[in-house]
Amino acid sequence: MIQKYVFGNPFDTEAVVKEIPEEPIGEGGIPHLTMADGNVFSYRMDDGDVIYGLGENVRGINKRGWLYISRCTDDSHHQEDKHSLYAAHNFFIVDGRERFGVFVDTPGRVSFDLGYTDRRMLTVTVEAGGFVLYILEDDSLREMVRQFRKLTGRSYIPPKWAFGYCQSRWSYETADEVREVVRRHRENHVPLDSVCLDIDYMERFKDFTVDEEKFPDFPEFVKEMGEQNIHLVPIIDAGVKVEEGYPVYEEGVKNGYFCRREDGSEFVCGVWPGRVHFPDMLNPDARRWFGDWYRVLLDQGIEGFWNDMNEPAMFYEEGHLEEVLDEVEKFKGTNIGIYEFFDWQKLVESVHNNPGDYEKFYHQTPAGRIRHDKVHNLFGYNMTRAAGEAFERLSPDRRILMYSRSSYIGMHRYGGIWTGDNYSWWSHLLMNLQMLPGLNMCGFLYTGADLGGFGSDTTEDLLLRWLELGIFTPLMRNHSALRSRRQEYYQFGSEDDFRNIIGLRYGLLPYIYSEFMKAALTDDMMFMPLAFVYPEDSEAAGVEDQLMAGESIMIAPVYKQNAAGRYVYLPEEMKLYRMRSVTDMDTEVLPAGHHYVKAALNEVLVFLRPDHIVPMSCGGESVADVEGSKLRLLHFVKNQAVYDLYDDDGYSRNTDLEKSLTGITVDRDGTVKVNGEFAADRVLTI
Ligand code: MIG
Repeated sequence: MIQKYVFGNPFDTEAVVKEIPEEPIGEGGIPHLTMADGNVFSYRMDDGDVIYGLGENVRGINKRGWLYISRCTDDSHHQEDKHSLYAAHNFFIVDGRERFGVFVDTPGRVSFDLGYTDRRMLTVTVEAGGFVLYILEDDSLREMVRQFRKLTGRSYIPPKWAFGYCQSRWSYETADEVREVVRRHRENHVPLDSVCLDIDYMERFKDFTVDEEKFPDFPEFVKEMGEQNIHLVPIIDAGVKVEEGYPVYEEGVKNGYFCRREDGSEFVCGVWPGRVHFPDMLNPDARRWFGDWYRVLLDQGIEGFWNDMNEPAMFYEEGHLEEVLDEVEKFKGTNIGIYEFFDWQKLVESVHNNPGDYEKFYHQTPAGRIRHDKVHNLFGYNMTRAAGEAFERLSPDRRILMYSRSSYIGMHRYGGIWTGDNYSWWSHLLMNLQMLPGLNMCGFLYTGADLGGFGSDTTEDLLLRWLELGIFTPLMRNHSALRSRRQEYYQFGSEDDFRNIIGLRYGLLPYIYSEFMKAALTDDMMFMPLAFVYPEDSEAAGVEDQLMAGESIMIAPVYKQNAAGRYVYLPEEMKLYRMRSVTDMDTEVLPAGHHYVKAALNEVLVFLRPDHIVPMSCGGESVADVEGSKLRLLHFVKNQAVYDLYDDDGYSRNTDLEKSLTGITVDRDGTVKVNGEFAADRVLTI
């Protein structure tokens, strides 16, 4: 059950796609919550209450105990003391004495004090403007999420090749450098499906241009890569370079499609190319216009993109920069002691992403002109929507890959997200796992972190361990920052281990794709906290480093350096597959309870549930290579193991769940049936 309450005169975020009637805020107030002031509401928690959700944020699966602030922020230091990352995902569930969900639909800043100020109190404060509050109730956590997802619309579905491995780095400067990356994978038979092009491919960081010197004859290059089953995925930035003669700039100015200051002039700030304007993503005409520009690259054979810097990020705004430069001057010739030094430091740091600068520009929305800060959390969402809607027009038959850095709930209908600039830290491997269920709850199914870590220097063992989690995430991308240590697999010694681990992704592809598609088409989650599947198990709710990955398995990656294995909690008896490659694995049935399980650096732990199946392929070097017709079945039969395998052509937008399912069963005597027919010739059971 979902109840809707409206406060004030909210801006329509278009997060919700389903009309539901508004409830009056009667004498009794809002169910579960105590109101104060009309924009602050709270809940007194029980000791055992657990809070799930809030999507992209730091800390645990259980979000209790910290203060989260929805304000899309470009901050690359994702330490655990941060309150905001790039997204605003205002949906959470309280599970314990009572069980209910809350979605705060509003485009501005919201704070979620989840037992931070007072361990027992949950307090949500909508800091500005009207908002719509949705309260969900259901006995089942999973069903509650499903209802929320029906409310907010079906999740984005990428082409199947986007489930392959992607090698990326900020600083692949030339076509030859990209060729080299591809060659090193193909030559050594390490699977690969795509290479991202970061800002280096553009001509002076101008969106929708290609640097002709560094990437000559781009359409030919795209084709050459395509012939090797490699997709190039260029980045698009939010800011449009201010430059006479650059058509995106000129058209935008001519049509009034950029965000403006109060006096009507285009708002200027500094990002990659220096001065830029922000397209007015909240103006439907501007959105359509910006979306149409993706055609320039689609026409050259590109089938996927990533949208960056769309919080939107600002290096500086000239007015504020001037002020800071003037203030800095004053320090000249003075004796700078500790407190003066702090002041100076704060001043200089205030230059980028300065909150005040977000109050200096306006959007022309269907609801009238509105100052940016009031609708801040919708910018990245609408940039990606611009692209997603354009792809439906420009590529009506084929899915196009799209993932964004910034997002708001609703954007999940147009694209996926990657989780931004993490670091090559072991703690960020764990954070990657802990973020997944919250993201799935909010509709973000196509998602993944920069494997190996974006900032700072990775190590071979960290990369291997991280890939061992990454083989399960729909977006499986190794990405790193300019000037950090290079982290393509061939920078390290264990070539065989990398080939085998990445190869496992291709082996698991039938299962990963099937689970993703079923989750997308039935508004379900792919990664769940254990308590979503074992609600009666009181220990499951306390498990912070394991996840259910689809309907058949539990995953428990090793995330500590030099650990020879890890402790794992099994809510029921399970069959452990210790995988070294698609063809090399051993198994062991473990009873429910706590276990210490060994996992060498080149081993992946997969825990199969009783009467479940994981359909695997024999692998391949690209998604196109993977043969769907020859299956290898991991199975753990107590009575009868069953699985509905989803598959399709991998690119059509029209998907039909029922028609795309193949029913597989394995009986106790080992008999395998596919859609009711004996199928020993098609499948191999393991
Ligand atoms: O501030 O385009 O998150 O993935 O490599 C850096 C360069 C801007 C941030 C993205 C990152 C990308 C980088 N970008």
